[in-house]
Amino acid sequence: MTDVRTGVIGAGAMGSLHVRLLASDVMGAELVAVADIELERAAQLAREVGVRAIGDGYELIASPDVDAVVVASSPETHEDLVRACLEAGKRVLCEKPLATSAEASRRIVEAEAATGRRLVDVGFMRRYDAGYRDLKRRLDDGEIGDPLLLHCVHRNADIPPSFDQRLAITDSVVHEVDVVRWLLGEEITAVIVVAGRPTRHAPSGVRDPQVVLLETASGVVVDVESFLRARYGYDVRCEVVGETGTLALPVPEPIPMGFEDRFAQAYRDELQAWVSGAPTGAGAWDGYAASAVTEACVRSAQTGLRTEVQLEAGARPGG
Ligand code: ISE
Repeated sequence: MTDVRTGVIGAGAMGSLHVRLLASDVMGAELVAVADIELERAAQLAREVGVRAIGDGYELIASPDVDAVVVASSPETHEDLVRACLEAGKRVLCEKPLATSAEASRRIVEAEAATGRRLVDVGFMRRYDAGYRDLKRRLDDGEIGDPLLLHCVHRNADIPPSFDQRLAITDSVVHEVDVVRWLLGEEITAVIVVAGRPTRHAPSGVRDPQVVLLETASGVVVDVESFLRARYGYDVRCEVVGETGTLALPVPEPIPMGFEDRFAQAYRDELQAWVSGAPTGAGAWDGYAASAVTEACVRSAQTGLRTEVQLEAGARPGG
């Protein structure tokens, strides 16, 4: 089997993570180029792994020696870059969020559907984490009966000063939004965002910590604690309460300091699955659904009200 020739757009933290994994840890992948609008940043990363640097993501997408593309640039660029991959008929793994709005994400769903192929994967890597996969397997096996409640914790030790209230939801809580949809196999229909006493370390304008309540179509209630500047470590927890028992994600000891460490294997497995061509991860619809839920969360954080999720079910490929 010939290697899949890959290119990465974005030489920041996430792009660098994918470049280094594709260069050395993913079987069947041949990394051929790195692109970034800051050519020198792309060149520095490209030199590290011995590939070429490009100053334009669209040039990388058009390159005849690139079969598949990782989009890890700023979220504002995602829609146009993903759609350029679709027009070129190339598979794309887009880092979350798929786009900066539900409407933009829905346009990607429609553009992919028009190709008649599954070409889009979205970088919700927790679906590849062994702990979450075991949790889902046991839940699906009926070990605790029907799920009734989920208690989730998502604590970062620290986050960049540029983080604002919207990013707290769209860049962080978005992981729980996707993993809850995946664990339960159903949509989230309404949300409430509540914040109490802020930590003195909170980024300016950010209510940190905050609690996000998610309601699913079958009535499961999920509480997500989002704490961006918890200081002590990167701590992600998930407990499912069922009719006859509970299941919980194992908590690593010691608690790691960052997501790159906590989910290192999940990122490898996500890329390995993507390169293998088995579309087992989150797709364009999942990216759209996550965008619709996080938009409702942002609205609820502003109003304090229970907010219904606006999701155009008719846009779902295959109904
Ligand atoms: C970051 O972008 C991630 O994806 C991490 O998983 C999350 O914990 C962090 O809050 C985000 O900023």
